[in-house]
Amino acid sequence: MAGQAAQIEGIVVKSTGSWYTVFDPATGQRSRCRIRGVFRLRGSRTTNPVTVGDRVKAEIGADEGDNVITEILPRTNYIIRRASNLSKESHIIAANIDTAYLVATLDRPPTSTEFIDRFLVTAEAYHIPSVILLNKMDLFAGPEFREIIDELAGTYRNAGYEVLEISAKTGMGIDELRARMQNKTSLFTGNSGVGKSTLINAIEPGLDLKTGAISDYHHKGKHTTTFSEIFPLTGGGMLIDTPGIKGFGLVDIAPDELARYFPDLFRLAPHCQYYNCTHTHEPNCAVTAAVAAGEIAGSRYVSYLKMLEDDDKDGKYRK
Ligand SMILES: Nc1nc2c(ncn2[C@@H]2O[C@H](COP(=O)(O)OP(=O)(O)OP(=O)(O)O)[C@@H](O)[C@H]2O)c(=O)[nH]1
Ligand SMILES: [Mg+2]
Ligand SMILES: [Zn+2]
Repeated sequence: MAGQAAQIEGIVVKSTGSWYTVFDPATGQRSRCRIRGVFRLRGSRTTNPVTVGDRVKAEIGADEGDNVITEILPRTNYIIRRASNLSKESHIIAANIDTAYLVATLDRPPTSTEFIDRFLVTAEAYHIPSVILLNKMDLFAGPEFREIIDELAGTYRNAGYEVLEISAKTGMGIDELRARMQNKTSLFTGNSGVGKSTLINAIEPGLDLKTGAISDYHHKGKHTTTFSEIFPLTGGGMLIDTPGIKGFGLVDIAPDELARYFPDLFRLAPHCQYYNCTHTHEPNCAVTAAVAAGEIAGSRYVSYLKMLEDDDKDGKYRK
């Protein structure tokens, strides 16, 4: 009947910024909905108050234009970033995630360690278990790459993270990934062109997600995926494909809490002379000693210093 709205409860499986597709598991229906102004107001610091993975209540009207999300159910977690450290607005990438997989590549395109470190800090701060997937290993199978791959993987394993060497192209490591994603919600994030969509196609054949070639000149991706979207995994579970991102600006992480989100640095902090050591200029700092001794990767410490500087308004942490 016209004007009579049906109530549904479902999960946001796609977001374009103006439309949100809500999947109702009870009926299998997908409905395109809008959001009410009240959410915009409440989440004014983010560009998107509702995100993929959100469980919501919605009213389904007579016309699609009447469909509206009325309530966001409590999130178990979410992951958020700023486009750059200068941008004021933050963007929630997804909510209710079991594991975030950072897809990284040694080259074509090169993923910077600073990008990886910023992602990991955010995942730690927002309590998201994370795994690093080194993709395109078919391109780096030669013995000349072994040392550099071992060093990169070792840096993150030493910090307590899982690092998996895979190839979406040859299928290396894909069966293992599919098995560990059963009945879980898995997020894929990373720079454009690292192979997120190709990987999802390999894990769940038949989806046929669009993928894009790397540019010949800069070896960068072309931002082929433009909206975040959730796909069901055969046998149970969900895979979240997301658009490639350039930067990972931290949101709401104070400089004096930053070190605790670097597990490899933080485990040494109790051995520093000062309980409030910032690991920058203090004498008898166990962290700087470990960096000097090569026990912590220099790249991790450099990232720590850069993140401190970005967020350090009063110069407290400068050497
Ligand atoms: N050699 C090789 N190429 C791969 C592999 N995985 C993906 N590619 C290629 O890398 C290019 C980019 O792949 P996409 O899946 O579109 O990358 P994406 O991360 O989804 O990129 P955006 O959607 O732009 O964020 C395509 O040409 C893929 O064929 C791999 O394991 N090995
Ligand atoms: Mg893609
Ligand atoms: Zn210290």
